[in-house]
Amino acid sequence: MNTLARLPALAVIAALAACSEPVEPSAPLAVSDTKVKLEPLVAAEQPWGMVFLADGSLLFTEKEGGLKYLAPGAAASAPVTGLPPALTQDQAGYLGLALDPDFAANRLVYVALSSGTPEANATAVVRGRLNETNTAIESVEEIFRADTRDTTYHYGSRLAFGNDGTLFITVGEAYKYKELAQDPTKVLGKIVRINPDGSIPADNPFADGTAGNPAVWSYGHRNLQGLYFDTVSGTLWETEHGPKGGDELNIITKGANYGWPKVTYGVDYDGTVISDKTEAEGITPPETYWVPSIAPSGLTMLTSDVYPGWKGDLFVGGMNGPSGLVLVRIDLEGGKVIGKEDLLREANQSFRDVVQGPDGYLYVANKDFDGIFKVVLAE
Ligand SMILES: [Ca+2]
Repeated sequence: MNTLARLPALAVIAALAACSEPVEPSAPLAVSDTKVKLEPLVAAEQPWGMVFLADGSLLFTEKEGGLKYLAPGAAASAPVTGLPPALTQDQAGYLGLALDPDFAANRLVYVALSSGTPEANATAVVRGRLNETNTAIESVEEIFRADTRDTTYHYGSRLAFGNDGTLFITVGEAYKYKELAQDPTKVLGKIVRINPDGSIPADNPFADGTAGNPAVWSYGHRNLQGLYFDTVSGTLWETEHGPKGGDELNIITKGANYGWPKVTYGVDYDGTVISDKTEAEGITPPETYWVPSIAPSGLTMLTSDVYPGWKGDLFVGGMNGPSGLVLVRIDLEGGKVIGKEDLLREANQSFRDVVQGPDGYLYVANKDFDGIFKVVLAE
């Protein structure tokens, strides 16, 4: 056999070897020609949540530092005062935030924070009016408080508004209270839904309080750190951390049970089996999942044309090293996951949050780089 004849055979062997690499079991790997890199926007210490104002300015939380404001084109952020004190031990702190759908008129900002002591604390959501100089939140009121717990892990704490003006809040199961995720009378391990003033929408699944807590919208969740409401399709997307393996992307529907801890693709950190079930009657399965874990945090949908081929796809931050230190593109077609692509692996970074700016670009908050970055096209 001459050398030329052998080349195609070697190419086939190389291709077969590539195919034997471990792949995500729930969705094929996606590959696109679009390449991106990070461009620094602003320094931030443990940035957690971000939201852009229409004029291109940015509000963000720092886990310990509270709320910060970055004016368009400014080199540094400035503090926004007025929030109540937060517990900041371990995973507690100033976490998710959202703007009121009518922010342009009422300037209301919503912030989720951990409130209390290590022995007795709860996820609280407060809202207040951002003053005209963007230096303070005024007339702050607490509109929601979850069950009190004695752990400082698994807070969830992402916020998203639905088309009907109700506010969805993710509440983690506090790590040690996983069985409560299946108890609809408790708000740990849940997505709750409230009106912006804290009152309960009449069409919540347990609104009358007889079979569950009136605030509960969905249950069986673990640590939910990604939440995005698609205003076009009306779909509420969520990501949550599994134990060791079993991170999930879910579509959230009213009153549904997402399984934790009865049904999971993961095992406990020491390898012991939590559940031998990956699916069960009455449990809504994930749209896709990750084994091994990426520790997903932050979730958004790209609605701009900035990145060729990516419009309409979801983007998920990954925080778990070494395999999960990536920004994941979820390739969606007709509302279904058809592939996953790991981006920016070379940054070797924990991606805590991802949002789209008014300029159509994606922006990421990086936990260990201590900064917020613009995702730009690379040559
Ligand atoms: Ca699940």
